[in-house]
Amino acid sequence: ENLTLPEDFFFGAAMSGPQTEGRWHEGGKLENIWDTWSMENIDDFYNKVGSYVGNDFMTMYEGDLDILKNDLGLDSMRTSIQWSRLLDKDGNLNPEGAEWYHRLFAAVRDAGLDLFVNLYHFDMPTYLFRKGGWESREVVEAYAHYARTAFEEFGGEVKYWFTFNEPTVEPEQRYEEGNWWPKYKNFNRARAVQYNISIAHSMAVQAFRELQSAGKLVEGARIGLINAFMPPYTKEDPSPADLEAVRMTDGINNRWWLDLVTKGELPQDVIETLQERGCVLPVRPGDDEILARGTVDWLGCNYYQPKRVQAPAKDTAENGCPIFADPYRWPDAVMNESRGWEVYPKGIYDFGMSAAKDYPGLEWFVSENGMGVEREYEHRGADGRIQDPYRVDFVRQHLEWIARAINDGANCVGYHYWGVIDNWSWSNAFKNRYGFVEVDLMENYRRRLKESADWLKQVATTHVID
Ligand code: BGP
Repeated sequence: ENLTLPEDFFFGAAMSGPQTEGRWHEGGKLENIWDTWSMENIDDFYNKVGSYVGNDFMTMYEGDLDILKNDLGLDSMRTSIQWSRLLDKDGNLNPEGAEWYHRLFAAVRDAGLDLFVNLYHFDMPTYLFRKGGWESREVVEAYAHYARTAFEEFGGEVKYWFTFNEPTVEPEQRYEEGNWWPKYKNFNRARAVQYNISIAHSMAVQAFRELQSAGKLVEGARIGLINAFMPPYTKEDPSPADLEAVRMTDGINNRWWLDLVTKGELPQDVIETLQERGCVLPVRPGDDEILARGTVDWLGCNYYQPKRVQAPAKDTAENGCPIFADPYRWPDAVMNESRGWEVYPKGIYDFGMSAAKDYPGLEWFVSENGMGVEREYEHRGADGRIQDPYRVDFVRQHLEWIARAINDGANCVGYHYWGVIDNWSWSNAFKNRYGFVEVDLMENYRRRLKESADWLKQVATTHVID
């Protein structure tokens, strides 16, 4: 089997502002929730690892863009604007923040890369978090204002826009599972947040469309949403209760966003079940009309792992919240032990096939995919480069399943690898490295290609997966 990707398939890099930029309090930037958390929790590493340094991209961006384009042969990249850098406390444009993004976007263009800009990557400004964050409708309105300001400011230079990265993940990690500070553990609050983010997304799309009709955006401008779509699986001989666990997991993680961005509504069966089980969503009169405006031009799918579930052992948590599913550990699962995530490349094929069937006409791309590995410095070869054949295997297998999906009718138009240049991570700082390019924290964040870089360049430029 000699698989290739279509000629016009794009191939690039995904990153985010808060995980790369650094200079967290320079140029009028406000604190975001990660800066605040980093400051309070990782003082050992102060100024070394934390959202406040990222991977020092604001210092090193020109060299980085050159690496992406020339050393790796990539054609496009995504980053995000930090809300806390673009606007001041009164919601007015911060001129120094705006200037940085103008400079960066011009450099991306000069480097010959297509630019994808996302507006929100889990990085709520702290003063808005203190006002209730996504639980507050006032903050939803503030986001809509931020989005409009960004479109007005950069609409003449940025073609590809995204409202949110992984809008299911922040509710889940911060509000439901309690992994992210301040570690709430409340399913119902997570769903309220998810609902409000859906409203915020739709308001931003509306602003985009208004500016587009007024001729204020570049020709061909597009708006999209990026989510972590995890195809759900259960046991081989599922009981009706296992299938119910799949329905609600898929409903909350996947169909919620797919329905919103293709039909402008939320999946009725999911909303009904949530309400029957006592989950109160912060619905306001007129919201249906707002959601109806949330349809997008295309979609990004971040794919790292599948979601395996089974019927829950108990259906209610101690705090009274419903439980719809328990995790299921598939006996054949192959794990990436560093990250604790299952590696299941076929999941991307399954996502593509179900999207083609249930949402025909929806155009999408793989907006993140990647492998984070611990203690990679132990794999350093004699020439100083990290030897990472496991990364080549990982990406190759995923690309093969993408190519098969396209051959079988999936409307997948591109691929972005996550963290092409090692960067800071929410829960793991620099423990797990994703990059094809190493960032050496002991040597002023110096960049060095890993051995896999040659392979990546070959595939990115030829589209032949070998
Ligand atoms: C995605 C996020 C990224 C990135 C990636 C890797 O969910 O969009 O921001 O961090 O996962 O995850 P982690 O950094 O937790 O290993």
